[in-house]
Amino acid sequence: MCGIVGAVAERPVNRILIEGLKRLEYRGYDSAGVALSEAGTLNTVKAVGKVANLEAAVAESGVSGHTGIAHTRWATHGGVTEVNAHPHISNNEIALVHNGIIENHESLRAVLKDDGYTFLSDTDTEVMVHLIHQLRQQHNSLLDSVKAAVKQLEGAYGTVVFDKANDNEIIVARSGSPLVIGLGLGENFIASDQLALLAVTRNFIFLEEGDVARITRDTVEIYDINGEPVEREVVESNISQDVSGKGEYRHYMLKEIYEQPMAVRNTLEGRLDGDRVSVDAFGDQANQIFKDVKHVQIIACGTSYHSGMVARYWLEQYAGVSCNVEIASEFRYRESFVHENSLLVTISQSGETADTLAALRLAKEQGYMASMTICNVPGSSLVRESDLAFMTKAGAEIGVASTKAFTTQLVGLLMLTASIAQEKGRDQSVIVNAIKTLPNKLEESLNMAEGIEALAEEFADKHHSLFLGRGSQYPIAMEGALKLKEISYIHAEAYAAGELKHGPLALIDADMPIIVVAPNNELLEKLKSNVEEVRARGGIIYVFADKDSNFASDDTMRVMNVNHVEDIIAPVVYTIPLQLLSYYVAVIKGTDVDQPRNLAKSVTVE
Ligand code: HGA
Repeated sequence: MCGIVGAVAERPVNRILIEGLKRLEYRGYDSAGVALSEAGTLNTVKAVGKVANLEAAVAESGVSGHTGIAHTRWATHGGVTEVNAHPHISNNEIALVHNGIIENHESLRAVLKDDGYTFLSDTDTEVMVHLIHQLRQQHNSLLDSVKAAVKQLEGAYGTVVFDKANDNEIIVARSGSPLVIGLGLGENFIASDQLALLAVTRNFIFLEEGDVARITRDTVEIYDINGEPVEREVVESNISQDVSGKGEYRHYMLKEIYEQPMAVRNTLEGRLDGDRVSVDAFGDQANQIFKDVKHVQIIACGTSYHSGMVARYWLEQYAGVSCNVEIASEFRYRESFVHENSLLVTISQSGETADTLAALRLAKEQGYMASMTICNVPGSSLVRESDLAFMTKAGAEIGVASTKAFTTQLVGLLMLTASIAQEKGRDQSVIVNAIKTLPNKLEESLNMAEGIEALAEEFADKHHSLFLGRGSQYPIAMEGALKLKEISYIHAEAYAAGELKHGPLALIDADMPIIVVAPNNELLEKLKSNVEEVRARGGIIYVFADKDSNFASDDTMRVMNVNHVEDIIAPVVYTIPLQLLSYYVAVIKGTDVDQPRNLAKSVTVE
C-alpha cells in the first residue's frame, strides 16, 4: 500500500525519491507528495494521481534538497485530494509521511486542536506531525519527541519525519507497517520496501516492531521497543533491480501471465530430487515438523486465500492431514480451536499483508506446533517471523492483480503436500511427477490466448457473471471471478457448481455469462448436469474443458479446449485461461489493467 521513500545525502535527493516512488507506485497510487529541505527551507510538492504527475510538478517547481521524504498514498482516512496527500507539515517546521492507520486519531486531534493546532487535512496522519511538533517543545531532540509521540499512538504506522531546523537527520519509527533502512556511502535512505532503493544500495537493515531510528548521512542509531539502543543485522539483497520494464508487453499483468512457466521453473529449481521433494526448501526443522503434523491451519487474504483453499483438497487427499483455511481478517478477531500437532501456514505475496501478519502473531501465542509461510519476498516480516518459509521464486510482481504469485504459491502448496506425504511414508511420487510437467503444461495453456481474446468481446457489455467449478477447481473459479472483478469491474461471483440449485439459478438469464472450469476428472459428469441446469434456463455458457470432456460448442455454449493434465495439477493449469479472459475483457473495456481503481498491491493496512 502507501509507499514511503526518504533520503539524507550530500547530493540533491529529488531524483532518488521520485524514482523510488515509481518503483512503489503499484502499491498505492491515488496521490503522491514530496518534502525537501535545503539550507533551512522546507518545500512541499503534492499531486493527485500518478507519480508522473508529481514528477512533473516537482520539475516545474524547481525545488530541490539534500534531505527529503516522499510518499504515494492509498487513502484510508480522507478523500483523494492534494491536501490529504502526504507529507503533512506542522508549523512549516516538521514534515512527516505515514503508512498505516492511527486508530485514536479523533481523540488526539481534539486535544491538539484545543492546544491551538490547525488541521488542514482529513487524514488520521496529520495528528502525528502536530503531536511530534508539540512534544518537540518539551524534548531536546526530534528523536526523543518521536519516541514520546509513538507512546501515545494506537494503530499501525511506518513513519518518517524530519525537522527543517536540523535537516541532517531523519527519524523513523515502525509498528505494524514495514520500513527498511538502505545504507549508502556518505548517504542513507529509508523506504517501506527495499525495491524502492535498489538503484542506490544493496545493503539493508529491516526494522523490527517498535523500532525507532535516527538516520544521518553517516550514521544509523536504532532503538528497540523499550527505547534501548540495538544493533540490527545488515542484509545484502540479491533481488533483481530490473522490475520496471514491461518489455514487449502492453501491461505488466500480461507480462506476468506469460512469465508463469519460468516462475514455476524457478520455484522448482533445486527443490526436487528424483521423485522426492527436498524438504530443506522449507527450512531446517521441516522434516521433524512434517513427520509430527496432524493438522494444517492456513491463513491468508484475497488471491492467497484461494491458493490455500486449493491446498485443502490436496492436503486432505494426498497427505492425509486435516486442513482448515481461513481469511486472516476473520481469524485474528475470533477465538479459534487449535488442533493437536497443528501447523500454521500463512500465504502472502509480499509477506507484509497486515491482517495475515497480525494473525501469525496471534497464532504464535495459541499453541501451534510451528508456523510456516509461503511468500515471494525474502526478508519480509512473515518470512522473518515464521519458523519455516517456502520462498516462491516468482520475481517482482507489479500488476496489482496477482497472477504468477498465485500459481507459484500453488506450487509451494503442492510441494508442501508432497513433503508431508513423504515424511509420513505415503507415496508422493504421483505429485512430484505431475509437478515436473507443470512448466510445459502452463506454456501449452498460454497458447489459448488468441481464442480467449476473441471470446472476451462477448463479455465487454456484460455487468454480471458467474464462475462455476467443483472440487479443487471451485477455488479456481473463485480466483477467476476475483480477477475479472478486480480489473474489468464486471461483477463476478463464484459458486461450487452443486450449489447452483440452492439459490444462484434464480439469476440465470442470457445477459449473465456462466464460466465453467471443467477438467476431465471424476466430477465431470456431475458438473455436466449442473451445466445442463443452466442451459435449461437460457444461460450462455463458456466452458474451459479438457479436450476429452466431450463438450460441444453450439448457440448456448462456447467450449475452450485445454490440453489434458494430471488432475492434481489441473487447478494450476486452468488458472491461466481465466487470467487471460480477465485480462482481455479489461483491455476491451479500457480499464487501467495494472493499477485498477481503488486497489493497491501489498495490503499493509487493516
Ligand atoms: N491513513 C493514511 C495512510 C494510508 C495508508 O497507509 N495506506 O496504505 C491516509 O489515509 O493518508
